Amino acid sequence: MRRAADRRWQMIELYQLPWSPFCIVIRRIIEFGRIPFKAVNISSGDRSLVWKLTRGRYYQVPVIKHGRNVIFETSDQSQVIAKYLNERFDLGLFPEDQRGVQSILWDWIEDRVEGVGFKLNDIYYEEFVRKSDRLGFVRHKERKFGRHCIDQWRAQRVDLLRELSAALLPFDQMLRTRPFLLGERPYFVDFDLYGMIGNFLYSGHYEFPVEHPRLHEWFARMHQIKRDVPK
Ligand SMILES: N[C@@H](CCC(=O)N[C@@H](CS)C(=O)NCC(=O)O)C(=O)O
Repeated sequence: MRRAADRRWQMIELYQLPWSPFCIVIRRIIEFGRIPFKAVNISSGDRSLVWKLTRGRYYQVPVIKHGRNVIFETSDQSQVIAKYLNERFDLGLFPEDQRGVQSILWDWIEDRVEGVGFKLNDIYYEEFVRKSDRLGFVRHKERKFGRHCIDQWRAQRVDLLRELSAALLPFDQMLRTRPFLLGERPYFVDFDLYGMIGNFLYSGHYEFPVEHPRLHEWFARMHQIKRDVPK
């Protein structure tokens, strides 16, 4: 039996859209940490569950509920959820000696990689967004990116793939001399990049870009890595 002091091991609920890049990041961190969790898939068109959970403060995902704590991001640059998990479960994902460098990296990852990868996946939205949610999905995209944006991304597929490949190049280069982006073990930035690429690959219509073999091997490692069993 776990003692009361081990309350941190109570079940986490992860509110997610399974294809969302930012949700994939958090899910993989939770799995890496061997943290008990339950994924709750929300409707992409109806955010009322998240709105209620956050008492009217947030409607995006991911959100996690851990005991009485409800955790969500405060800005596009914040990593509130990852930092919460990092501290609660002692995951070592934000090394002090990489401060500054890692935030430059996650800005790039969530801008240059995410910004292209999600378009390439969204092209196939009909295959993973259920019918009753498609109107809301398309409207949400068009409100932000203009009318017929998804058709445009379809037409731009080859150029977008080229752009994604260019955005990934520095990461493939980083892996020339080490197994993970910043060293011998994965840090938050590895999980961040994993999530963006996981979103790009989600539809199942793309192969891993062949021009980045080191990144491909890293992705396979990141897909299954778990931390050593905590004492
Ligand atoms: N900066 C946030 C971004 C979260 C985000 O953009 N979530 C998307 C799903 S990938 C979302 O919920 N979009 C719906 C909306 O904005 O209404 C994070 O890192 O979690």
